[in-house]
Amino acid sequence: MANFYLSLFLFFALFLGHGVVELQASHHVYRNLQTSQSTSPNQPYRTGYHFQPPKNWINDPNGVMIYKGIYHLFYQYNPKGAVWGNIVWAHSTSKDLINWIPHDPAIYPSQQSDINGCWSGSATILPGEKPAIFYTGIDPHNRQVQNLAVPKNLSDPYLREWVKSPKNPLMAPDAMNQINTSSFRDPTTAWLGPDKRWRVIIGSKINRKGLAILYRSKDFLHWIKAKHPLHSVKGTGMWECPDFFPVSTYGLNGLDTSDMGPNTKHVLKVSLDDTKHEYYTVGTYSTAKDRYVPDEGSVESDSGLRFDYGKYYASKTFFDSAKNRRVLWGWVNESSSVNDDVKKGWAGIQAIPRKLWLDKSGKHLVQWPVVEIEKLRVNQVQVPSKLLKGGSVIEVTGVTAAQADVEISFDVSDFKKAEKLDPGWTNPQLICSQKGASVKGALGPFGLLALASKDLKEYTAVFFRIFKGEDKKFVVLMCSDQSRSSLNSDNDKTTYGAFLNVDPVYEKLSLRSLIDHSIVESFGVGGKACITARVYPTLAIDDYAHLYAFNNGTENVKINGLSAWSMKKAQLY
Ligand code: DQQ
Repeated sequence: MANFYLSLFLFFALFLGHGVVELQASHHVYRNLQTSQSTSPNQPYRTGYHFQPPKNWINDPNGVMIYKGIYHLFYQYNPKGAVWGNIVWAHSTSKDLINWIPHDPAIYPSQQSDINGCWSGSATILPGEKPAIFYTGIDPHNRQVQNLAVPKNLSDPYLREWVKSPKNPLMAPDAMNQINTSSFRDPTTAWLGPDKRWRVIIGSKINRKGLAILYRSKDFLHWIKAKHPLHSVKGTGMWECPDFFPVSTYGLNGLDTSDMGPNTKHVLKVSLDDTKHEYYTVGTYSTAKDRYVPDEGSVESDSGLRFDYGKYYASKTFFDSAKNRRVLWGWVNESSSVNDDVKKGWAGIQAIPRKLWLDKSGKHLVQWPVVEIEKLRVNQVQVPSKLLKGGSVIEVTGVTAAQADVEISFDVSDFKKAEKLDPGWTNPQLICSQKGASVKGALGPFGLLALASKDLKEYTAVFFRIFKGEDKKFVVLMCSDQSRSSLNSDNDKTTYGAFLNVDPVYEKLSLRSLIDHSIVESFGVGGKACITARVYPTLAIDDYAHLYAFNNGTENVKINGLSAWSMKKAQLY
């Protein structure tokens, strides 16, 4: 491997500067908005502790990793405006995943193989603690190709400079390999098979069939396309940003991406270009066949399991070897109009990184904000056990409600009045939109009103409803209702929803929300389902924001405990 690095360093990549030609991509292209416009001095929607740079557009997290105790976040960035375009890899580092130091862009167009753009990709830590990055370059013919970059100086813990392989592209569509030149992108972290060969997958499609194209290599430089993809699913369209990693069948620890040991399952996540939603399956990776097989009963479409049932896309995990955990990053786009984004001068944030592991049931993942975020908590407010009568609202005072972390847990003891769930109601998002927070039920809606104005003209409601299912089991629905989140009618206020794998007879219904000016990131029942919403209150801004617990069902529920913290500002740049 040392030879491989040496040979790369011996060549000088030809850096041609940042001249980027614009391209048609999976993102909207606004040709006339590729210059920084004058921005509004009034910035009520900037976040206090969710990652964002000072200005301009950001999208996918890229190349996330830990190296010599320092976390690296690269991300897709437009240096020239608040809309997608001119994409480079911006770079920030952190010691705690919460406070960040910005660096110059790490990867930007400079070679024939990326002259029209440096799109998403991933980092792999090669033996001997040597990071390598694979990313998608857009070549002069607008073909999508895969390129390699390695750190210029391994003794710089910030890895500020990257050298591109002179052999780039290392994977490219050609007349022989039947790869669609405009649907071949977003290489994953590579993993080492038992045969000592590296593997990597790349998102693609053939007609409407989404696929994860598999490549293998002995030396990380020469890559050969496997005859079959790792996995494919008809009718799903382009698979962007695939992620493929092992999870342990017990406990909360994460595994290195090359770990194939006993007691492991695998997860394949894909981001669907068509719907801008992600879904994942849990399954088995056969190293002998080099194929991934989802567990029986897995739903392989837009209605499958999601990391997040709200606004969350192009996510990527990495193995944090310092804390033995797998950490998930995801991009949270705006829900505002392009006009408003241009006025703000920025668009896009990253969700709080989440630890992720396999649920005891083995059927789905569980996620929880990384513990480091709790360092920002101050001035805890606690509400002891309290009856929340049907039709009541109580205010949680003493926290900065626009920048807060809140945990609440509900106890329901009497289920007799639970409404029946119509067997046709299989789409949780649809049920949540038809039965928003203002629609009275029996057991629920109960939950939180975040970023609420004093007069409740504005609020984002995150709540539960309990139904009686067909087999007499109870069905718990979690919703995030944005319909009253803002008096500005230009925003997308879609309501989101998820079913929770929980039996409310035996488990408390807990909810945690990370509230940060224009984002409400919520975790249901210890992270069995997550929903992220972007909202733009016009009244509930800064000190004018309030936090309430509410119950709009006819039946009483008990608040089993509530803790809320004001959140300090993180250093984001
Ligand atoms: N964003 C990147 C692509 C990727 C898409 C371009 C997903 O590589 O497929 O900015 O958001």
